[in-house]
Amino acid sequence: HSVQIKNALISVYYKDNLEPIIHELNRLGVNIYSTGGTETFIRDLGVNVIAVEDLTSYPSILGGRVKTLHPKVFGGILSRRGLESDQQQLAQYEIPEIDLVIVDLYPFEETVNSGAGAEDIIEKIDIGGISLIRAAAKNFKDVVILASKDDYSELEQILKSQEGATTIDQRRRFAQKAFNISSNYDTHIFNYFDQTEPMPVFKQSIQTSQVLRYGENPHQKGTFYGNLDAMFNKLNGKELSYNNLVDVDAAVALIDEFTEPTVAILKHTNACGIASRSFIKEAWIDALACDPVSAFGGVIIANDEIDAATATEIDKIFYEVLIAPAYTDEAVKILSAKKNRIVLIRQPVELPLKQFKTLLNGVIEQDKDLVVEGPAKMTSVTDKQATDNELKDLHFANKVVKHTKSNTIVFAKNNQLMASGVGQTSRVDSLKQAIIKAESFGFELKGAVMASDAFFPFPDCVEIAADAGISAVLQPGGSIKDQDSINKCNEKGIAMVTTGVRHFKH
Ligand code: 93A
Repeated sequence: HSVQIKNALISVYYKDNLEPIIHELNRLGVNIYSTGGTETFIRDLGVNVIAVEDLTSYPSILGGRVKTLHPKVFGGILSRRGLESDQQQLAQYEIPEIDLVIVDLYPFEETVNSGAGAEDIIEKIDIGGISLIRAAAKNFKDVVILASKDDYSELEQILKSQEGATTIDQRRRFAQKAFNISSNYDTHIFNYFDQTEPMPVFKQSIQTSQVLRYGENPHQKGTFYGNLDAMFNKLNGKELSYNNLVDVDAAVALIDEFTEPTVAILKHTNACGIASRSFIKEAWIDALACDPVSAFGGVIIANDEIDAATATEIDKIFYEVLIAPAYTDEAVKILSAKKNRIVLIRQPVELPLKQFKTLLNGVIEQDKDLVVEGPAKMTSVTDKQATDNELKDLHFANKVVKHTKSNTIVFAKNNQLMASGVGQTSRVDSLKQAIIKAESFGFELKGAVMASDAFFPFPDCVEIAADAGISAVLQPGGSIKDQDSINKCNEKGIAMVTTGVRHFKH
């Protein structure tokens, strides 16, 4: 229904653009109620205006903190025009119906951006104005709300062409805009308060920090925010560098997937060797065998004590960092002979479950990828079923895949990484890289398994893998063309399992 505007309440911080709509309301004979500064502005235009104080018979108090917050104001905005009991109460308490509200809120965001102090900022949290907006918008069936000076001229045109009346559609649209303004306003307030406690997960660790020699490259400055002394006890070597820290973080995440004695060697956050064995020395020897070329200058991590025999083997190659939960005294002696090599004991410290990085003009945060699917979560989708040993190797390969840069293809056999293709822009390229690497280090791919971090959009990967000797494949599944890859496996006589869980790592 169409509503004729008879009474308006105007309370605006910035008075810009206000003059034309005031004159239009005046022409239509609308009564205008207004607050302090706005009232003066309207009076100066030569237009009659009633002070809100005269409506409420109450002064503006607390330095303006309470000026429109009064039942005589909100009753007139919120009353239901068709409801007799509301009408009776308006009459009883002598409350005029207000059918137009114009508000321009205290400029909160602008005040924050101006670098003002906390007290000024808090004072700019509008309470009365935001309540007027919400009340009028709630009662849009009968009330027009203008919460932005950008809308004044639109209403002016409507009032001119409809002789002071508005339609329900027009009022609803103004209400929608008003709630958009009020919710954005509150978001700015929330953000202001939130900034006093950035990223609460890391609040404790960022209390200590350590300036690094440099960042990723010598011309970049770098700092670590956190407590390395709590995480590691350093037995030997220089300071951890920025890149060391990045690799150590990846190493810690990877090794925590394994319970049996395991050694991993990482370069640029990816494993270039990893093996699980009954004894840590064998694990080291087989981890190194994966790719002894890449292992040069890597970060080594073990999940069991390093003894003298293992230390003697590890000492034969140049590495940057060695991490283990413990070392025998003899091992420490051996590993301390070269003073630059960093040897760390890892302490059992709980790590945050969230990770974040800066991005554009902000930060993105996410939960860490904390799941990895074992045989119980693998669904066989091919005629040929994976054997128990293949399932074990697929589990092993899946753990490695999860911690390797996408696109990733991992080959494994007997709890040993054979080769991986990492960080390529196409999955086929990752696969080809893995095949070339495995062959160049003398691995026989026959009977090895393959894991992929994401699904195969085409059957080409499984075809190439089967031809190279791979006997079982793990992938999350979920491609619309899954069946093409499954058919190819059946044609080649190899097994495939799906896990339903993708492990991108970008
Ligand atoms: O301090 S308030 O939150 N308390 C109120 O009761 C109140 N009513 C309107 N601020 C209040 N307003 C705001 O005052 C309006 O949102 C507007 O920004 C401003 C207009 O004040 P004046 O008309 O005195 O310039």
